[in-house]
Amino acid sequence: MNDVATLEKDGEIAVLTLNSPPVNALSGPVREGINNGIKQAIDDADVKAIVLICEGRTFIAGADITEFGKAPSGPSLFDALAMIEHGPKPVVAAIHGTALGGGLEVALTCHYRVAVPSAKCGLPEVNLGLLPGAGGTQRLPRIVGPEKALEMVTSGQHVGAKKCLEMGLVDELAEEGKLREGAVAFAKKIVAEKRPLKKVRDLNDKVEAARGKPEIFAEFRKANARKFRGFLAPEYNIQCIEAAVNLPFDEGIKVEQKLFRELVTGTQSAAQRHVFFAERQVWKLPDVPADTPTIPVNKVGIIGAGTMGGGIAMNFLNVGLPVTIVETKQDALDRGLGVIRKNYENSAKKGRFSMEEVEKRMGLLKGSLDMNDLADSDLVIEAVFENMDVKKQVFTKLDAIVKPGAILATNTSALNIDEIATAVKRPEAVIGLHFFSPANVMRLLEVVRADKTSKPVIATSMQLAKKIGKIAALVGVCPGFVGNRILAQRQREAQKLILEGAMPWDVDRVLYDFGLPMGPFAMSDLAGLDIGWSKEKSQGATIRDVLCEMDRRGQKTGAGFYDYDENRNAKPSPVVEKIILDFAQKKGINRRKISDDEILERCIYPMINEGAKILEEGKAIRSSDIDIVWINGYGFPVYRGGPMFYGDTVGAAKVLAKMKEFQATMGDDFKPAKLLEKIVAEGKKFSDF
Ligand code: T1G
Repeated sequence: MNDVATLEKDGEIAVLTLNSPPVNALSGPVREGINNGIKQAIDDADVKAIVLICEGRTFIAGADITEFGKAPSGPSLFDALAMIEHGPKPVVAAIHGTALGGGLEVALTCHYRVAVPSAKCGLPEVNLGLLPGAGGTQRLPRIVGPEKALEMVTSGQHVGAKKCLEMGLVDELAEEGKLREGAVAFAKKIVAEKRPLKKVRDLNDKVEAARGKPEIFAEFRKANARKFRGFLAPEYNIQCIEAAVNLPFDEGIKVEQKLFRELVTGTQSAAQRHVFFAERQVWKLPDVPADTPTIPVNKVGIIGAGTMGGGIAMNFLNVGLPVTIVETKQDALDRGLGVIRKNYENSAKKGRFSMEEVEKRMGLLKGSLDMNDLADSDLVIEAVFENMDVKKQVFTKLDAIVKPGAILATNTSALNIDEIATAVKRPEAVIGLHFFSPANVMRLLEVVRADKTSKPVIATSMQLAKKIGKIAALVGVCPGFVGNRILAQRQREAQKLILEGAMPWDVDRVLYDFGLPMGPFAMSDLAGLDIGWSKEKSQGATIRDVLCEMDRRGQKTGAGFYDYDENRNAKPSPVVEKIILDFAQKKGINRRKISDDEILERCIYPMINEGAKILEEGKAIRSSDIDIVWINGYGFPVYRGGPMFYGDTVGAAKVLAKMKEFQATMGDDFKPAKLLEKIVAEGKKFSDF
């Protein structure tokens, strides 16, 4: 065979085993192994049936994503698929782990499929900005029906083997851990029973039943319009399922191929593939080796039962870790505990888990007014008011109370953690765990290493982040760390743009159309314009001040940058328009027509430039980590790959040229980062950093 494929015989059954770690992806050698193995088994007169099985942690988990964007090499997958499907001998796919993408497509060309109960199947190509390009969009609906197929190919969900059996996607479940035996026995059974070669391509009942029912697709598009906004791949997947319903199999395959080629050569898929690997790279820390010893964390303490403290606590309760939450006043504690219970009860009402589960999680939670109750905690996270003196007082107390070896973490989103660490005698135990609100929902965690933070504390924090289902980026101490530091660039320009000639709804429209979930002004109205604003100190110095002084505090007051109707629908406000025009006049600003391109470039390019500064200062390990922060913490569209990948898509040279152009007319807010200059001078990309 070859290095990744072996062929053996078990009586009259040939067993073709693939072994290409880590996930038996359909690389050139794997395709070659399948080709040669199937051919040899077909040519062997003693062989009556073939079992295709994989070694390692999983069945084929799809095409080799690293091959995309490169010149094709090795045998075509389609040759192997044709040999399997049209061969004279039954082929049984034996599935464990995950049969995903091209892996499930290979299994769907086999005549039968056997799986262990723990296995999962799916066509997640849409998450890579693609569609199943090896017949999956034409074969899947023939087995599970068009409706279920639409759901599977546009969600990318992994479906459990039992459900697959119910849907007819697998024909039999083998005993867990006995897949090979089960599959060979099944193959012998179908030979003995002279069962036909079941070709999925010939199963037309379910697709024909949907013919002449365009409403299936119209309703599906309508129901998911919001979720699919900006993405190309979901719509292309839908068109393929439509083709499966309306066209003969081979015509459907042509549609699938055409649309696949469009996607695989497009920028959206390149961006989403970048994010796939970025989400795996982010855990690799150059100076914190994978075998760095970690600190066992079995008890967690949290200071502050406010919105952040409560949300943070839920992350640990969700994974069965006991939490003690400390407040200063009983009513604040009761309120905090009450919010946590309410959140859980709401989830139970939505059927996410049972009321028993609610009680189980609440049973792990203890409220206290005494910080001494945290003495035995392995990790304490402080989530109190954002004030340096308050933070340092808390850490000094914790230092005296909490056992040696524990981790002392702060949830500050902006304060200097090196400064906070000066309040304790064990600065090596201090780290930033910057959760994003709502902390029990937002997937991102900025793990902020301070100058003296030890490697075991860093390794433990990253490991814990994975355990609580977060994606964590390790960043350095600087104002706003990575996420907020970059956000400040956009916010500054947005404020300037509405003075110079744009209106808040222009800026929001451009950024919304770019793919952000919401523009900065709508976001401010949602959060409340009076956060950090004080009536006593306000002097109408900014437009926000003026709005707050007029009691336009945002959605909660029915008015902010926008006017809101009773259903909180926003509409541009003539009142705000007048305020802005008057304000600009008072400031002696000659307003001018500002194009959508300028709005976009002035909001996004300084973000990229700031990312370059963060990299040159070593406050982030790699540019893709910055992309992970902005995609998972600030809603940057995944199909643009994050601000730094977008910078590479546009081209660092264009970003630099525009920054210089803006700097010439608008000053050093647009001063290019040295790294940006260097990357352009060397003809490199941010992703090379
Ligand atoms: N190609 C190349 N490398 C892959 C890979 C793939 N398909 N899947 C995983 N890896 C690498 C990954 O980068 C990591 O590397 C290691 O394997 C372990 O992965 C024609 C077009 C299978 C559920 O979308 O969802 O088929 O970081 O850390 O958490 O229609 O990997 O160690 O160097 O994620 O146990 C469709 C993608 C492809 C599945 C395992 N398939 N993979 O999760 O491990 S497109 C997918 C996953 C396609 C056809 C089309 C997960 C997993 P490293 P991991 P895990």
